[in-house]
Amino acid sequence: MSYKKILTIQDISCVGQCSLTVALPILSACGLETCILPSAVLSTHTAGFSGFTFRDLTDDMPAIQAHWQKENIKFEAIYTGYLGSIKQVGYVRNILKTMGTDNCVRIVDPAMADNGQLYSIFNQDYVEAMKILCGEADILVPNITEACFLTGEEYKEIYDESYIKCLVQKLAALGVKTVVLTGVSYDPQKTGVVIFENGNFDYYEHNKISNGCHGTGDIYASAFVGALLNDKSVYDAAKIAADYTVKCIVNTQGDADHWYGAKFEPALRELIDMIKQ
Ligand code: PXL
Repeated sequence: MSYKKILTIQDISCVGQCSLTVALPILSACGLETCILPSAVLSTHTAGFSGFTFRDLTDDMPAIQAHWQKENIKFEAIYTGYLGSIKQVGYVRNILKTMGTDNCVRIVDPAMADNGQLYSIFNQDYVEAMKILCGEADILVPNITEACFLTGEEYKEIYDESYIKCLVQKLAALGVKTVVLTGVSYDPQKTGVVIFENGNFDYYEHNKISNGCHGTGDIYASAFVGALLNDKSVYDAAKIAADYTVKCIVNTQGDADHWYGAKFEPALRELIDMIKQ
């Protein structure tokens, strides 16, 4: 297995099993040296908890980047998730442009919305900034809600293939070549991911577990990046990440106290096995 250094930029929600507390263990388990740049520190995530603290780390970013540049540090991949402010999106664009090795892969999860709505701290100005960042990525990993905000398309819960293809093509028009669109369901019992690469569409469908969990977008994106950097194709990485995410949701079923995230840790061994195959 090759040894690669990846940078992931997203928040630390101290409690809540999302963003860095998910990405760091998953990417490390996938055998990657995982460097982090926290976008903000929150006491919990913002979906379902009230009264959370929020420390925006935007102003720390330029000095951190300058230090890394002085040390000649470069990354084989940069993967971004939930960011802290519009100004920060500008800093992150600069990091994507300047901190990668020659063949660096840049993966952007727009991490700003779900179930038809923006997360509470974001607004339309943030969406506009995110559109530019997404256009500069190599691979975009949005859910349908994020795809709608990024393209201006109407959010629908029931749709057909032509709606999804139109969404993906509009995402590609932002400037990104490869899109992995999550949560695409054409049948009430099933869901899946659409993979758009080199102008071609693929679809990987799997069983839908009725009660989804919070934080599965972060689990999915982290496992996708982990598999991709282990030399899996985009399709195979998208499939492995989907199968792993389902296992995490299954692990969490029936535990009403665990509403805030998915129990991803017990399934890490299975993720590694799928990557090794
Ligand atoms: O899982 C996405 C996410 C990440 N970070 C924070 C969040 C959310 C979703 O609500 O609130 C802080």
